[in-house]
Amino acid sequence: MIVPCYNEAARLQQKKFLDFRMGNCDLRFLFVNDGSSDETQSVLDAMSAQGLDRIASLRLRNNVGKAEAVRQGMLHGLKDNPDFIGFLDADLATSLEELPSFCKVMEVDPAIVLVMGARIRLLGRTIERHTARHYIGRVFATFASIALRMSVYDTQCGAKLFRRTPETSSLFAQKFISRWVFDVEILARLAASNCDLGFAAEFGITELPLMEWRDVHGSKVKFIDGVRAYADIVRIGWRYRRNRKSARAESAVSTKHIHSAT
Ligand SMILES: Nc1nc2c(ncn2[C@@H]2O[C@H](COP(=O)(O)OP(=O)(O)O)[C@@H](O)[C@H]2O)c(=O)[nH]1
Ligand SMILES: [Mg+2]
Repeated sequence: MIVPCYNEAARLQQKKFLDFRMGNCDLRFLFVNDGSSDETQSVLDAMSAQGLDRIASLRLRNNVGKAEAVRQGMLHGLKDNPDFIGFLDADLATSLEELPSFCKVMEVDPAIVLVMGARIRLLGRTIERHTARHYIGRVFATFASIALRMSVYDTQCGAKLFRRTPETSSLFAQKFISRWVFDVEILARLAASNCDLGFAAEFGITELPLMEWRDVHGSKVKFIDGVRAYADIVRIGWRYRRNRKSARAESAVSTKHIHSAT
């Protein structure tokens, strides 16, 4: 699991990461220190020293934002050829105890390539989110699903798990155009790749309602980031819609060629 960290020295719950075991599964954490200016690196070094080879850190010299920090971490982690690889917020708003369910979804259905945590307030689940953030999030999700033309409920939950395939690796090859809503961009890239392969846009993607999620105090997302997020959806929708259109046009041309050759 890739854990992006920007000035997280005070929020990192070291013991939870150090103590967490997942049955017989070989689970490793790669913390990406996103150019933090606090004591994050010393905390990560101390954790790596106690976590044997289960905990490592990647230090980025400058603060590049969550999207690029996650991308760098994913590219690094993929070199170890894991079966599954994903990312998770450092504040453990999604708790580590949720991870086995993510893996189970992958194991049950080999067609699934992406499991996304979804914060849905159902009876019997504990989803604690500030009311304002909840409603702003719902409006955002609605715009995101329109832009993606995909009925997704929660693009912004910080917990996502991917199956390692050549396609998933290529999702992280290029820099994201958005600093915060790169999750929407990942979905747009997956949809484009699915369409190229002749599948439905949402093929292989599933949302997993979480049992517990808690808004953790100390978010560094500012109001202006929220405004930028809406502008980013428009840019992503425009950019990837064009890609999807040109992919469809290319496949129509090649089909025409095949027909005229036969
Ligand atoms: N705010 C912020 N978070 C970053 C950055 N780079 C990585 N992160 C990480 O992104 C995750 C989510 O951040 P958080 O402030 O909890 O956002 P929120 O839960 O969406 O309000 C945390 O693990 C952060 O440490 C960055 O440049 N700024
Ligand atoms: Mg948070």
